[in-house]
Amino acid sequence: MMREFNTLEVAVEENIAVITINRPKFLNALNTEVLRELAEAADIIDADSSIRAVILTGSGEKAFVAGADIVEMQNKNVLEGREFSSLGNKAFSKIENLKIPVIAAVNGFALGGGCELTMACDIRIASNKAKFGQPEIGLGIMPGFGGSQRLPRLVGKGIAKEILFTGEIINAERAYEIGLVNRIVDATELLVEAKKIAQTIASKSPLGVSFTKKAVNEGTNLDLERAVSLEVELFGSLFSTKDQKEGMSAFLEKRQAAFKGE
Ligand code: DAK
Repeated sequence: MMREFNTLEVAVEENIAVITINRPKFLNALNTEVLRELAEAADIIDADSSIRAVILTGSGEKAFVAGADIVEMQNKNVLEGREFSSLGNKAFSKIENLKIPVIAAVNGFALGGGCELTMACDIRIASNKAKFGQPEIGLGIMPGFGGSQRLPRLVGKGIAKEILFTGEIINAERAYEIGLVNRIVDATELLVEAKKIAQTIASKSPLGVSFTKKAVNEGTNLDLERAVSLEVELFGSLFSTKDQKEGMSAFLEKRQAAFKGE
């Protein structure tokens, strides 16, 4: 059972979890409590094998997440800054490394830590009102939740550097054009569309999906030869699973597969 959170709403419908960051008055800015609760929600979801996909979104009409909480950060000393950083990185890496896919449904501003949070997710869907940017350089800092690393991996170094050095806020069309988001949908259709993608994923083999996620995430940090060996290993080990037997039997028997993730 999901516990109650102060800064998140977590709803599980059938086998899809929807996490809504819920501080709309502060444009869902990431403070210590949000980061702690996100890490905790990720742990709970990861331990629940009935959940097959996660949607992450922001509360209200205006923002996904307008960055790390500037009010909280303003007076931090080095030690507190380090603590905040380690908490944030822990939360982000838990989200990135969840066994199941995470879809960011970006409903508004995704700035700084908010943009970085979308990049720790597997798939990004933007509403036509979404806006992205890394404005840290205007605050005398630089991206601290992986933005200088994940953005160039997603959109290429040149475009990433332009966004990182200028702090320019880009709209959904530009984000789509550079490959930062997978698709743009009308704001009213955002969650419907995210759920459709989540349901499609949920209908496939959970082990196949999770091994594929691992292959992509870990493989992109390796040279091609090692990355292909990783794929060989993961591919091979799927042949010890019931999902593989079921998937192939179902195809040959011309019926829908019923995967159990075993
Ligand atoms: N933190 C705290 N409060 C925020 C906030 C934020 N990031 N963003 C907005 N708010 C608050 C506003 O102060 C305002 O509060 P009140 O005045 O009503 O009390 C309320 O939310 C509504 O915002 P606005 O009145 O400003 O709304 P506008 O429509 O006029 O403007 C905006 C919307 C999104 C353009 C604007 O709010 C804005 O520029 N917000 C700041 C965006 C920003 O610079 N975000 C990046 C923060 S830097 C680290 C790792 C990572 C990071 C830091 C450290 N470590 C490893 C240690 C990440 C840093 C960042 O994310």
